[in-house]
Amino acid sequence: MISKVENDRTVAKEAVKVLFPKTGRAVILGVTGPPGSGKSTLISAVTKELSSAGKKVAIVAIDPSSAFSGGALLGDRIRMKDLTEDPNVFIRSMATRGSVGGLCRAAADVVRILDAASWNYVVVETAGAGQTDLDIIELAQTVIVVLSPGWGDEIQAFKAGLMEIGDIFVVNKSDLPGANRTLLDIRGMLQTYGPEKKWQPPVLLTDSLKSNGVRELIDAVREHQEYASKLNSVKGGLRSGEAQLLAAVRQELEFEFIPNLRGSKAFAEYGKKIADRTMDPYTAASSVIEMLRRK
Ligand SMILES: Nc1nc2c(ncn2[C@@H]2O[C@H](COP(=O)(O)OP(=O)(O)OP(=O)(O)O)[C@@H](O)[C@H]2O)c(=O)[nH]1
Ligand SMILES: [Mg+2]
Repeated sequence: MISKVENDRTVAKEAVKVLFPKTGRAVILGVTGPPGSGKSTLISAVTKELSSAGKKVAIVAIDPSSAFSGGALLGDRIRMKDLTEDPNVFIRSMATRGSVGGLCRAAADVVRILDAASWNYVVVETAGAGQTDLDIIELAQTVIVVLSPGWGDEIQAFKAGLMEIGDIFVVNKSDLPGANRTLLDIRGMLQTYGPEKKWQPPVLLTDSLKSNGVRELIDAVREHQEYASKLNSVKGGLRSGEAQLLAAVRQELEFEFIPNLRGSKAFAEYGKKIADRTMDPYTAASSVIEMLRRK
């Protein structure tokens, strides 16, 4: 079903219609952070711990770079190899195929399928590539940002983006020098860029090769889930029905209107006007939207 849903939007909509009443039970975790920070290794360590406690864990690895290098997914597969024999674990890699927003439409539906299929945890890994990563927030209930020592030297804009989306921060590779320094840096940055909400994102140290700090991370996830579920019942915010509705409306608009628009005569004409500098893109867009409304 996952393959069908990935490839066919109409099938996906039918599947979600049927399965949706069975969703809403899984703990959905988003794991993001710079390339190579150890996300996959940490997910493996967390998964082993959860699996040995009898939990079923599905991992969805989303690789934005695979559109360019087909071999990238293989690395994750190899790293997670020792999990693939475990009947409590399911691993799926997905390519975003250059879709806008990093996480494709299919990812949300794949998560719903896994949730409906009674996986206790659904863990989504995305490489934090700045802005494109922000919609992990629309998918995951708890977002874990994984960094490694020395990360404090990266560019400012990138930092701000990650600081805003994390519910839990992890300095992985705590066995390497500079881990404590990075932890303090992140605590400092959270005060500048952190979200203005009651939840204070914890900053934890892990060594995922030795599974150090993994239990503490699982505890932090549990605490955040408790916090988030209270918030949900109080004001229906955070990863709410409204967020899902907005995403679905956006998709429908994009899929229903954009393809028709692309082939149309008006589209070509306005395109030419913009190229000739006889009309600006916003004025042209207003005319096009007006045209779509009249249809
Ligand atoms: N020393 C040390 N190395 C680690 C640790 N965790 C991961 N690594 C190593 O860091 C490298 C990258 O790990 P991955 O788990 O592939 O990192 P990733 O963030 O998933 O990478 P991408 O998916 O490519 O963005 C691998 O060589 C790991 O063995 C750790 O806690 N300590
Ligand atoms: Mg990875």
